[in-house]
Amino acid sequence: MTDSMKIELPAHDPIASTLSAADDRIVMSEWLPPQEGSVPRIRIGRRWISILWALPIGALALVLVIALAQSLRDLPGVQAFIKDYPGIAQSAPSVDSGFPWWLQLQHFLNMLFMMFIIRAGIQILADHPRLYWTRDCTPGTEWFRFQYPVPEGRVWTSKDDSVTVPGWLGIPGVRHSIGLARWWHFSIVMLWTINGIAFYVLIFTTGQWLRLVPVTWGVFPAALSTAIQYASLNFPVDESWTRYNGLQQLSYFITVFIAAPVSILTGLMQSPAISNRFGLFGTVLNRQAARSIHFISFCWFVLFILAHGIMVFVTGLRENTNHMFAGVESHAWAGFPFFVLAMVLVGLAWWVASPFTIRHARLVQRTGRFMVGWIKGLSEWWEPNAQLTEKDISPHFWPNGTMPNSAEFEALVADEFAHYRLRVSGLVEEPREFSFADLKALPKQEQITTHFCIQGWSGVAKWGGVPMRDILDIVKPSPDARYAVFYSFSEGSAGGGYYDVHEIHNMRHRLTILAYEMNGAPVSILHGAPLRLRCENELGFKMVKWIAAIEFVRDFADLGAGQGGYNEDHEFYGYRMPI
Ligand SMILES: Nc1nc2c(c(=O)[nH]1)N[C@H]1C(S)=C(S)[C@@H](COP(=O)(O)O)O[C@H]1N2
Ligand SMILES: [Mo]
Repeated sequence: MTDSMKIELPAHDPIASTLSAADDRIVMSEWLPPQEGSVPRIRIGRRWISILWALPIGALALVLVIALAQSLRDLPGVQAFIKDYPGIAQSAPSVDSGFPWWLQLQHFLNMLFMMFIIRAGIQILADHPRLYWTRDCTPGTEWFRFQYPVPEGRVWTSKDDSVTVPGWLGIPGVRHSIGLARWWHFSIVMLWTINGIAFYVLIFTTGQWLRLVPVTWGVFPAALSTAIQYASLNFPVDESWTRYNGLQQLSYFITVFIAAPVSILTGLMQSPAISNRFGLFGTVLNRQAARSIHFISFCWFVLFILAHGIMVFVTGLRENTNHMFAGVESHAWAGFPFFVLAMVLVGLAWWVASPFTIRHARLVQRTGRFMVGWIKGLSEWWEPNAQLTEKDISPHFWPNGTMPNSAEFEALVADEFAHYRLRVSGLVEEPREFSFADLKALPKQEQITTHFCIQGWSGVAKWGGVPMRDILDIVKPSPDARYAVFYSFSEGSAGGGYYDVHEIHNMRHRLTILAYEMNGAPVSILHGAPLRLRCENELGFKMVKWIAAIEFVRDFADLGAGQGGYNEDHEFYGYRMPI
């Protein structure tokens, strides 16, 4: 440490000098090295089945369905059925205004936004490439994975488990780049949601909704009839300009009115602040169930986009692009050039998204913070209150982070923290050093809560420790103390001390504690002994383990790289992460 730096940090706890600066871009040579995952697999009972089987099985099924549909159409009964129900429910109203310009624009924006949302979503999934139905995430209980079984006989952290997805698929296609992927996902989801709300308002005020919402039971026989006609490769009459056939209407309806809201709801329910606020709802729709349903909804979107895209070509490329890119019913090539232009724009955005994100990671972080960071921060004002019971405690609790390896820490471990002192300083009226015995002499609070790691896993444990509000009452932060900084004995994965910053009001929530017990025993070294923070409305990375000191500050711009924490500095996370 240079003298000039000492002068720059006169007011901070001495440990602040161990914090490091960080790059404003992803430097591959210093980043977590790439790691290939496995072929995606689905568990059926005890067997893991590769999804590659879907290709031959799907091809065979397609051939059989075509053969079946063609035989069916030879039957007089089926012919009569198709004559009675040609594909469009006869009583379905028709929309005579065609496709107005706003609908074409919204369709294009939707396509552009979906490209970002889906790719960033895949990147997020790759940070914990396993899906479960129960909130404990015990290895072996997942129903889907594209990672190998968890190795036994060694510590396997959730960071160890993350896998690489290619840069053309994920954004930015770098292993464990979830911080950046989340900024893309959430920022674009916000635009997509605004676009969607505007779409709902416009279709319901103009009568365009009559295309999408079935208003007669006739949609079901019509859908069956269209399915048989498509499958027999003898397509139904197309009246898309004014009315959709049964199958179109049902699939569009599901996409717009079911899959989209389900995705938004299950996305939000993966957040600690929201899930831990809505007690029973968060308990039933636990984070893993929400994550699994979110994924299934994503699969629906991908299948829909594929089928929809193919149908645009096979049912009449000119007519379809005229409808949606020129707003005319014609056989000329009116809309096709605009369709090509739209695809080029989406393609360009696709091309630059990953390299841009790698090169301008800090800019992506700042922009994301500007677009959605403040909205996320609002949910910090909710007091988290969801508590579970002993029977909910997870048999497995994924570990994460880099263990302390200093001689100082080893010495503390050697005498079971008898010489440990928790320094609490900064903008407080009464700075204090607490011994381990002092802390244990304070009133102990116990809580059984769910841990939400940003990477996607969760786990339930019973935590025991000292409420932060009691510490605040003792040290008395001054009115200009806006943040609490937690410094760790450990270093982060790229070197430099691990730390994290919390808004002070979070420290007054009832469930914010300095935990020294986990599941009735002293917190293990792996899980953060002697003290680790529990702050139940935030994601896991904000809960500093191996706490060395707490400091109250007015601002954190002069700490580390100034982003409010180690992962915020080095991995481009947001410093307020209740969602
Ligand atoms: N000092 C320190 N604390 C840390 C981390 C770390 O790397 N270093 N990782 C964080 C992350 S990302 C998570 S999810 C939790 C994991 O806690 P656990 O190991 O008890 O599951 O600790 C958090 N606290
Ligand atoms: Mo985490």
